[in-house]
Amino acid sequence: MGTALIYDEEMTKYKLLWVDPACKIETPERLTVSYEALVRNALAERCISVPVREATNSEILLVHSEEYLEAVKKTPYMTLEDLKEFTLQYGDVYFHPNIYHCAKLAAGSALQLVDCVMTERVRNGMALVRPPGHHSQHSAANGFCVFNNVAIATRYAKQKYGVKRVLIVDWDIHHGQGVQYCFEDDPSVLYFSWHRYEHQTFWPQLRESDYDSVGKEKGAGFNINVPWNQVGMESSDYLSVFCHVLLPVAYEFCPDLVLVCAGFDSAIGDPEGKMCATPEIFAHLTHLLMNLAGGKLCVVLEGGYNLTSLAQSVCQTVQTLLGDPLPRLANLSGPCRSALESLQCVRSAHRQYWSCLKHAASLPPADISTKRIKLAEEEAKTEVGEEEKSTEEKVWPEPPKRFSPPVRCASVLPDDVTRPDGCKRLGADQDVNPLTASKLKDDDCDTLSRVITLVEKMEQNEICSGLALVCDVTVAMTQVVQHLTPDPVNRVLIVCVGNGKVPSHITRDGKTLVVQINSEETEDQNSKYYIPVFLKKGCSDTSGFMHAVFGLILPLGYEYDPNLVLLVRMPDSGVCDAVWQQLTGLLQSFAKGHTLVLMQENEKAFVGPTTSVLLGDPAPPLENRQAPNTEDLNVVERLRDRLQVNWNLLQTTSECTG
Ligand code: X5A
Ligand code: ZN
Repeated sequence: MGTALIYDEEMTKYKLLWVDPACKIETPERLTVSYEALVRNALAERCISVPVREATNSEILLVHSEEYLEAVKKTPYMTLEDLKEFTLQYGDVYFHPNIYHCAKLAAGSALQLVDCVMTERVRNGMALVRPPGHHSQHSAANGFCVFNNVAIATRYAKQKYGVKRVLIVDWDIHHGQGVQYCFEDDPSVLYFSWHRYEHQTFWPQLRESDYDSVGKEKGAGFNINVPWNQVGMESSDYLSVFCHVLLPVAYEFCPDLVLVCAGFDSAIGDPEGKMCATPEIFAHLTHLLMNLAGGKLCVVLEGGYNLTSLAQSVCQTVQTLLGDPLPRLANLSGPCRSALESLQCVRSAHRQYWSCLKHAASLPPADISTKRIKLAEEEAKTEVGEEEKSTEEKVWPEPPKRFSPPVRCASVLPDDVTRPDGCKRLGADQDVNPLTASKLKDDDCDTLSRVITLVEKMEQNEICSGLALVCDVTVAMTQVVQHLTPDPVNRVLIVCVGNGKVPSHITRDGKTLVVQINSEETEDQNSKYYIPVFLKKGCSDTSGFMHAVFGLILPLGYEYDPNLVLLVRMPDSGVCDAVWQQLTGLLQSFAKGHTLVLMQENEKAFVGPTTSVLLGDPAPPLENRQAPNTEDLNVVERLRDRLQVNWNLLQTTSECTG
């Protein structure tokens, strides 16, 4: 199942016809450079090209008023003077004789994408459209937007396909207030938006863009706003919000379909956003959403005004939808203080609605507002003090080409286990490095030497990921670590699922970071590099387990930045298929997808589900929507509290209150 790409040159055929500093950045080139970059990088040819169509009147009326539609319908016949006049009633938008046509195509593109994904003609896809949509409202154009493409697509998916729950992730740097207004009382649509806010001084300067607008009536809790109160936010700020807010809530929500309001004005170099996250972050944001809703992910372009940054970000997004290994995000810092402040406020505002946030720190409302005033003052001072470098001058390295090893997944399996489709078998006949073989003195020597060969081929980038059935996972894990750690550049993230002792000599020196999810309290003292997560019901509690994945494993993995991930399934772990597959899929974020999965010989039944995820299939959705065990939540929170001095990405509260 492939990736759809929707683009039509027609949507480049309108532009600003008069002088308006607020609108001059929204140009036809935004679309042409994005598409040309996809062609140049041989990504367009790997996608399934899907034609655009116009949205019909009745589809537009799913979101907009008849009066508004009728008014926009007249714009193709207006004179320049009439168009200027018409434009004046709205904020930061312009009209052109061809924009109505393009707006129908933009909305229609989003609908085509939903159709392809819902009918499973493709797995996922992206629509490159103009005009954007997320600011447009029931009866108003706004912020370069005419029709609300993603809001229309959401109502359409619910109506045509009976989709029960839709998640909308708005990573554009502006608040999609149009989307918020459309769904604020609707619990079937979870809207998440982060946006430059600067204590309500940044456009569109709305009170309702703050973290305390959580939705109304039945929809309370289903609107999540993350205000950025400073510019210059980096990749780690974005990841921290994904790990500690969006992902846990999204998995608890359990959407049937995910739509992205994909604005790339949140990337470095953008004149509107003034943020500092590099284009590679969009590979990760995309990937982190790809295991929700069985992989049904529709990405629709919104903003993005630095043509270089925009084109690079679009390529990162599409290449990830296509399933290529992710780029490593080196040298991530922790979230900045202002981001932590926002994170804490959002988590606290939503703790009453989501059981995954039940244990988030709460702030008394008065406290928050006093602090906000204080912070606003401080931040105003810093802005005057240091003359900030103009974003146009900002330079960043071009994202390195993402390389796909010739073999996506290889396995070391006993002869009686059938090799899953698409997975290369590393047999006994395979050349084994004699040096490696002679070092292994074990009954299991043959299997283990094949495992080491597999690791070597991953190091040489001939193989992306692998799976091995071994007679003792602990012995195999030790051998792999001993093989890798003499080289000073190697760092191995080891995720152990289930009970059993992890030999203490493999957790020295920071050359490995071990996270173990178990149901037995271990005597080992917690260290920075050995992190046992004790869950009451062990790995069989889906919610508790996923809570540890988002709150601990993902942030630790990002900060540690390993060059190999070892995923070890301890004997009798009790972890269910879907949870195991989710974890396996999410761990592909690290080490350019170099994951080695170790399982016991007798766990043949899990070979199929594991390789399918290693080969790029989405993990099945977690249907179990139960609240996590309170004690387990406490355990994870306490661990996070203790470890956040060592690991900045575990922080969820700002210094002064944490
Ligand atoms: C889609 C989008 C931005 C409008 C900014 C107006 N709109 N100042 O990014
Ligand atoms: Zn924007």
